[in-house]
Amino acid sequence: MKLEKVLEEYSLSRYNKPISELDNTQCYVMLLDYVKKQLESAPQVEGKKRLYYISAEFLIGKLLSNNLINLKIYHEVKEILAKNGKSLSEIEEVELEPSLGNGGLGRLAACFMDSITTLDLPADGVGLNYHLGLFLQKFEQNEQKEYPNPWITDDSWLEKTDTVFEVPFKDLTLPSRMYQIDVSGYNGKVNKLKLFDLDSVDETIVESGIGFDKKDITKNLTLFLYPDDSDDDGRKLRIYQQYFLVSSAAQMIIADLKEKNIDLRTLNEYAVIQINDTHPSMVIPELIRLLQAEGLDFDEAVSVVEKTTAYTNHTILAEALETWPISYLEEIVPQLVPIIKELDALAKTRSSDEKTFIIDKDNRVHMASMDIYFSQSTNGVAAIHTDILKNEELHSFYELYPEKFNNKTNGITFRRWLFECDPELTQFIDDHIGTGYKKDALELQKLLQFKDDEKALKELLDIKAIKKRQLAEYLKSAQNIEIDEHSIYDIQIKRLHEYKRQQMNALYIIDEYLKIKDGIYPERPITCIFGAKAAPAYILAKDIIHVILTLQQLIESDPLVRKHLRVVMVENYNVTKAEKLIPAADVSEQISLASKEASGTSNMKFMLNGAVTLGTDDGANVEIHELVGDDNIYIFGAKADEVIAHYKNSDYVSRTYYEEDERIHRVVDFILSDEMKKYGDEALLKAVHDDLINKDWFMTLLDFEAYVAEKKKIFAAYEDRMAWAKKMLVNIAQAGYFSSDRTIAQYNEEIWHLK
Ligand code: 26Q
Repeated sequence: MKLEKVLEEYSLSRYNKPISELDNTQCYVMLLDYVKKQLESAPQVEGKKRLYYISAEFLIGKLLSNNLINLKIYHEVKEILAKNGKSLSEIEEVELEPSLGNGGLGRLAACFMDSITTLDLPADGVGLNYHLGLFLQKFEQNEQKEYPNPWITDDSWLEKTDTVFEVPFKDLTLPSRMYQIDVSGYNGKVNKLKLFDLDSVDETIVESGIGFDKKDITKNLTLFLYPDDSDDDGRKLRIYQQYFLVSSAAQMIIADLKEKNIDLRTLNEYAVIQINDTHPSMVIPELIRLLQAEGLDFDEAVSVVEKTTAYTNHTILAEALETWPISYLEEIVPQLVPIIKELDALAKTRSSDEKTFIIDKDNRVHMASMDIYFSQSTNGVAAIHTDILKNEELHSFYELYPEKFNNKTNGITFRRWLFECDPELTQFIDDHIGTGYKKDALELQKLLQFKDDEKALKELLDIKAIKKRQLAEYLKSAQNIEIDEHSIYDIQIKRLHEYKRQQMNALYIIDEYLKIKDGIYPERPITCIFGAKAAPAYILAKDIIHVILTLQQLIESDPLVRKHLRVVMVENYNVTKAEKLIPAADVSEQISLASKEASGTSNMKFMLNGAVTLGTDDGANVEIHELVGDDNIYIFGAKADEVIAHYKNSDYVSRTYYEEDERIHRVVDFILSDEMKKYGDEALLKAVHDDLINKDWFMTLLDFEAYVAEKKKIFAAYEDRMAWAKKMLVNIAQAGYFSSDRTIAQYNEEIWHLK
């Protein structure tokens, strides 16, 4: 039966009226039901060996359009709805975004599941079903405030199952129920995302904001993603969550094998486990424990687990590398402690280098060390990141196991980050090079033949103008902010972290503000757009948000300045908002301190959508630079090796820059000026001001002058519209390498060997 008829019949039978008379919620439920049925009957990806991608985060975003695209009925549905006076984009508003991730790592896991399925690789994503996800961010008095972010509704993609495992903690055993979400691929097949949850979790224990009793494990276990770990109870809750995740995963894997009557000594022939950063690292001792319970001796269990697991590192920031006091593990999961101690003893027979110890002299367990010793593979997520792991952070391990180290440069799924979020650009590409690039992203390079084609370049500029207008309309309706669609959209969207240096962007804005006050105006108005959440316990990050929001209000209140320069901080930045912001961007801000951003993935999304990168030589920016060439990217600032040398020699002194550079002095002091104090809180502003002068651990002032100079260059380049369009085109054409289909093909060929 034709789709139109199927939907019409559904509408009549469920709501007793035609589609044209449904409201958006009813339309959404109709489409949800229809798509879920399609996915239920779609073939599962099957094969002898299965991947278990274990991750504390899966930032999947809304699923309706994504599934319509993968089922290849997106356009048809859009037309049917339009014929009935409905708008798919309005209907999508009904769907709540599951906020099951912090940022890059969680979104990567979601892109990977899409590509894994598309490439026909049998896999389960394994995670936790956080009821309130990551917090909802609101701005009040120019500050971030956190609220619960519920996303589970009666009509949802989530399916409850009858599968329940018992997870043993020291003082209590908790039942872990499996929920599932179908993950569709572009090949019409499906894999599953399996999210574990505890029935007794109770949302009513949430007090004001996101406060709750951190000790009440039976009620709070899967309440929030990464509860505040600034105190011991928070840290312990994290261990509870992690063990709940990995024990469920390990029990599920063993059950899968036993069901097929497979000898557990051959586990590695049937399963591969990818450990997404150290959050699921306890899966190693847990699997060993469970295999021992199944009759394997310790050596057999270690040997097969070692062959089954692989570890991805996503950060070189020391503070993000997890180490747990062994006393905490004794208190929560004592059954793992003897195993971890045995692994530690075994590791110490392999190396006496302290840097590789699993249990250090302070009795802390280094999760990454356990991963590297007792897994097949350790990978970084961009070329420069992997090099830094090999040569610096994990050098001792690299000497011990050079063959375990490998790079897998991150990627993004084009289904969401091009076809879905920019249908206009997708159509343009289809019209110019056909649709082969949808299967083989490298075919995007065919666009290069239009590098000097004025008509094509003009069309590209027109499409960008449409996306910029759409964003302006969205911001008007969502945040009641009117922006100038003819201004340059300069966008920095990512978690708020000092190393990502939103504060440097803020200093630039201050510099421009002061110039405008001096009568020097930019050639064209600039709209500086930010989106960022700060971890609730990360005080300085919240203070930086305060500086940006204060600047926003100051400029909004100044009719002269706001004609030339605007600041817009988007509230509650998430995947849905990224889908609106990225296609509208002219300039992509990727300004982390070189060596600190493992890869970045928004840099790839922006490039694919025709923005030009303004960035440092960091993460995947390095590879973008190689692909597009000097003419099509703006790179500035200290290189990774210089930065690393500064840290080694402890010779970076920000105060010197403050004292010796007049411009820097002026912009830093402006943070504490009367103008800023009029709208901001002096104590918070002072915290940022003083940090920049006295500490500036991520070397903002080191790169500030170079940043201002490069920004001047990129904005000047924007004025030659045809030359700019060519840069856009080259960026789009060279983005094929960053398809997560390529990344996943490499994981499969070099680590997983699934097919
Ligand atoms: C650790 C200990 C205690 C509490 C929280 C954490 C924690 C939570 C989340 C540590 C790290 C994360 C997330 C890290 C992350 O998102 N990393 C990003 O991964 C992306 C995908 O590889 C990269 O592109 C980014 O460069 C990297 O920052």
